[in-house]
Amino acid sequence: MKTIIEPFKIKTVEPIRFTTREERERVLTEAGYNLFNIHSDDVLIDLLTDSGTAAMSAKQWAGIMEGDEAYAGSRSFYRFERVIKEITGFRHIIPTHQGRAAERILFGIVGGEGKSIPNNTHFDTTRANVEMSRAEAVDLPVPEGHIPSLVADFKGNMDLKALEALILRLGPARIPLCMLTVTNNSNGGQPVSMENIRRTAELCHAHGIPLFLDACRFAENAYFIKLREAGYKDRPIKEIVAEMFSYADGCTMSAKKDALVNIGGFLAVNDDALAQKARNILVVTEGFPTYGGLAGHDLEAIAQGLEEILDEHYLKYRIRMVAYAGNHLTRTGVPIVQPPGGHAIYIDAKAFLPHIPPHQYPGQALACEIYLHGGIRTCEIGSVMFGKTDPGSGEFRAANMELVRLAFPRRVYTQSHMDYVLECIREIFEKREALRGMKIVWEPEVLRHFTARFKPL
Ligand code: P71
Repeated sequence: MKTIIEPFKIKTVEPIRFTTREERERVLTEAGYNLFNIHSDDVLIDLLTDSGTAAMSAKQWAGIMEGDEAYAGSRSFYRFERVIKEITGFRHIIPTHQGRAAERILFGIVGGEGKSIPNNTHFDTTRANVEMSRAEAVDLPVPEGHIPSLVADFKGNMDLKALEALILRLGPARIPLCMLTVTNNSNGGQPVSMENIRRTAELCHAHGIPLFLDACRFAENAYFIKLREAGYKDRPIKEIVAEMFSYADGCTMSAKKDALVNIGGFLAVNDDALAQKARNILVVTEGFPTYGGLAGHDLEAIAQGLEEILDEHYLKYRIRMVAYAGNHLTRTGVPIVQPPGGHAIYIDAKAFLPHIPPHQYPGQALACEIYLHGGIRTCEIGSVMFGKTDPGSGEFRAANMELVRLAFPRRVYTQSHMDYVLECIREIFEKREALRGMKIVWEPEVLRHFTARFKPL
């Protein structure tokens, strides 16, 4: 059989609310044209993020009931710890309430003035946590990663030459660790090859620098390795995952992605002294080391989700479903980051709206129109999220790319939801000349995309 079907049946459903264009115009104006400000009841299909939006399985819900809420030594913690140790091989497993809490603890320890943290591409929270420690966040993606239309297998890779140059220029003492984000979320959800993980580790280790994975989409990355990298076609996904982690000295993880839960995360490390320091911070700001900001039932659901994500039928469906959307858009001429990523399609708003310059935020303009036209919520990943406007001079610095991300929650939407989304984008593409840019009328000091307010030009 060739047809790829959802590898689950549906036991519980949630209604979605239909609105009119007039209603959506009012909602969007009140939200200051920022889709983060919209009530989810006013959204028909929510592709804002794949983070924390998964549908949990019957076994995960059963785990919620099973969860042991003991303050210390919870049975659920020991299951959580055992499953993560089996998958990653790391010695110390430290639960946190989500990925950015693990980042804050890690960079609070190793970051600081004068330090630099290289990454294939930092996601926004990772960059913010590095910078909050007053270290510098350095993105070193391979050059092809910045060419949206280019089709290549592993556009998420680290640029090893640039990494070596950075290490030689700064010296290893100023680089407390190096990170690899799998898959590379800010760069189109593109995977990192096993060869690139191994060679990044070899280069780092030759200089005594530990390598950490930002592992939130590790299973999707592993499936791309199986599909695309020589020698992995017949290897079980569990072995591929184990090999990926074997090159690293630790990881941060947002369980809200590939652990199929609505909240949770962890920091995992091999270094005993680092683990001790992390637990010291954990107990002050997150919680006791056997729950770390989570309930026992969350730990149980994460452990179960991590076992489910390694199902190859699930991963095949997941990657094919995103590819289905990407291939459809490509056939209708819509420019997207090629090839389709693991968790999302990224529309190239610069190519979609060539008449709107980056300082007029083409990605934001397109995301707003997608909401107005179809009630679909997406996310700008471009100059709103990563660009900067100097508060003094007013000078504008654009991001590398102007993208609109359609991130697919796991196990939530069916193929007919997807077809509706594709029709909506197609119709906007046909009248794209009519779209206008946006200007920012208010912005906060950090992570402006969450709360900035806009006006159409
Ligand atoms: C995503 C998110 C969640 C998000 C963040 C900011 C704006 C909108 C949505 C979170 C990530 C991530 C990577 C690679 C760390 C985190 C933080 N992504 N690394 O893509 O993608 O995890 O949300 O659990 O704190 O929508 P956290």
